[in-house]
Amino acid sequence: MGLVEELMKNNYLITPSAFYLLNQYYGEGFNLGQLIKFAKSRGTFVIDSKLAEDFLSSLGLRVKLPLEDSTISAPETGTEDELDIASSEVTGDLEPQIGEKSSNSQVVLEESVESAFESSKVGGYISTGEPLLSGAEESSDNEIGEEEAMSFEGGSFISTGEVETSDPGDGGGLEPVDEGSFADGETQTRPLDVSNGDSSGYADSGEYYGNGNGVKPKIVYGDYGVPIAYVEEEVPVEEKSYSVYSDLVIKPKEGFSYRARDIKDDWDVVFDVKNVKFEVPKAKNAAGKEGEIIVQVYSKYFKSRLRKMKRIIRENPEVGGIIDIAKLSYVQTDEDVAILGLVNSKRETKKGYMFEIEDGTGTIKVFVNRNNEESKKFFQIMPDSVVAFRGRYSGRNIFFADKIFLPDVPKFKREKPPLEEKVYAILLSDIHVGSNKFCEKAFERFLEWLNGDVNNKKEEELVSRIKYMIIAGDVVDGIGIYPGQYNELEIPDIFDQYEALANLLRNVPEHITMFIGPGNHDAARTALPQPGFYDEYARPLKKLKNAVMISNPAVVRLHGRDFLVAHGRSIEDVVSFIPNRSHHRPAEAMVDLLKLRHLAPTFGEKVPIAPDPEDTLVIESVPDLFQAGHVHVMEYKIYNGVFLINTGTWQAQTEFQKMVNIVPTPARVPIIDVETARLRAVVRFDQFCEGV
Ligand code: D5M
Ligand code: FE
Ligand code: ZN
Repeated sequence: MGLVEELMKNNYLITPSAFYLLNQYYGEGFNLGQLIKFAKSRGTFVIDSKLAEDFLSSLGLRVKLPLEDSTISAPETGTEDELDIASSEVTGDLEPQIGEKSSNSQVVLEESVESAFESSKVGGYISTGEPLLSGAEESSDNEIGEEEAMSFEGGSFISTGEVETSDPGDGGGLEPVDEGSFADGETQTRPLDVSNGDSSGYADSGEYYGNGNGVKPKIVYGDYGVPIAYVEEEVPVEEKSYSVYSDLVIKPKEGFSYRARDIKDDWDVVFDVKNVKFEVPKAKNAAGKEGEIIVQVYSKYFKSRLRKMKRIIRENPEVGGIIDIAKLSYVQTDEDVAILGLVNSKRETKKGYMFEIEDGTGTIKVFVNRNNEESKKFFQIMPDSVVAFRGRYSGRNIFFADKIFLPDVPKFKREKPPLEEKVYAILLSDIHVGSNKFCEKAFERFLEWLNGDVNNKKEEELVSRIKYMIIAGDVVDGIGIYPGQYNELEIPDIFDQYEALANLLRNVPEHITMFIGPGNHDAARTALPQPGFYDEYARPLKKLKNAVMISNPAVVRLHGRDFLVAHGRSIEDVVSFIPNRSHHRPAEAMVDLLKLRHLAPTFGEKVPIAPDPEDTLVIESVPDLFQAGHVHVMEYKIYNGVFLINTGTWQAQTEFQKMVNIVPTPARVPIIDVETARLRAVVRFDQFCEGV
């Protein structure tokens, strides 16, 4: 490749006159690395004739007009001087040289010196910049100064690039040039071949491909494809066009007294998926078929579900003794028995409803007559949920049921011992930081409120006793979650989204413990259960002193009260399977889940479920409170003593939600009285939420 091409490849330009000057020595007198180093030391990309002349003379090559006799001649001035200077410079003090040099040089040079110095910082070595001037014979003190500077330079054309070895006298690290290259036979020094061991060489680091400040130039080509100019590419803007709230500091209001500070902490994460030890099935041998393992995994998963549900259903005394499906053939046809199974399928028939269930011992069809009131439960039973039936076995592989038992929760809740003092928890979900629909102002107002900026005595009392905060997923908006999301992102970087959230949440007073779990927008496993946020993304959250990361789902015990926390994606499945359910009444759907004692009963629909060997989505013990989010609508209900609440969102309606007709209720904060696990108040900040 020719000199022009090589230079262009490295983003350097050469003028025609410089080309004619240099090309005659290219390869023999100098190599590409030397030239690039030289240009770099001048802080330029354009190799013009002046630079070419200077370069050649720095190498001791006489500058000749192309038409001159091409015999290579020795430099006109004393190389010895140069060498002396070089060696004397080893002990020299660099800084003043730069200053001296700058002050004595022309403006252009000053700039180049500066840029060379800049580049030296980038490159991690010290460079003084300007190499020898071509008119060495006119040497003045000033120029010697320049020579000095030059000789001291890391990658200089006299020194080797190493200060310690820049004394050419000892030959250390210097590569003597073949005498034949120089007409007068004087031993010259030249820089080490940069491609061979010089750590500051362009070939190693690639730094020389730029102008020294790490910015690659853009070459502008003329109509004939000839490079005519270069423009420096815009330096990537350090400052982001969006805020990550790094300067948001909300201090507790002076004189505001927090009662909660004096109330003893009493919390425990009693269930977290991360703490469940799974035994992953293994292939029998290396040749074990993948398919076999998958079947094994699913079978384990459903067996676990059945086992857990059986335990729950057995607690209901109305169900009575349950027998295995496989043992049905041993019972009398008029005997009243109960069976239980996972619902494989269900359908309406002419006379009623038909289910197919399996319990691990066998599969059977179960029929319920339409005239039976019980048959209405047909609609509440989601595919893959586990239910029990009481009735008679026909003997022909059909079970006639007259009772249907959903796992359900007991009608009455056991009273828990009262607390000494009122203590409150606030419940949030679906903050969606990073979305341009995130109700930033409302959230900031909420933070101020938490810091004691309240409107009246009543609010003061509430704020003062808030000791816990639970966030049930979708804490950030994430990236690429739904089609067209990018257009609705204010913070298009997932790391920055978590950074932004952490910057907001660090304004939550420290005595308030925050439990934070993931949702489907978060950087976490998509399939349920979600063990937690991926470490590398949620690091800023984890750094918050008063934050506790939880899984989805999780059970947080506050002062002896169990708060079941789930993001609630399966509400979507409930809405699509159970008649008369709606995104706008999520608490009803949550009751359905509670009745089925499962957080995501249906396999293979909207909610991906990981076939872990243990089903951790079973609601094994009855909580005092069940919190979910996801649907962005706040609603609450009490069912058999359990308080169910969907905690809404902090995101105004997105374009996507507009399309699917979801109307969110953002910026409302439910305050829960921990003692009763019931709602104490809802504080609304939606007037600060734009687009609502
Ligand atoms: O969910 C916010 C709301 O949007 C929630 O009600 C579900 C709904 N949603 C989300 N994705 C879909 C799809 N693909 N179809 C229908 N409805 C959907 P969030 O998790 O915050 O995006
Ligand atoms: Fe959400
Ligand atoms: Zn969600």
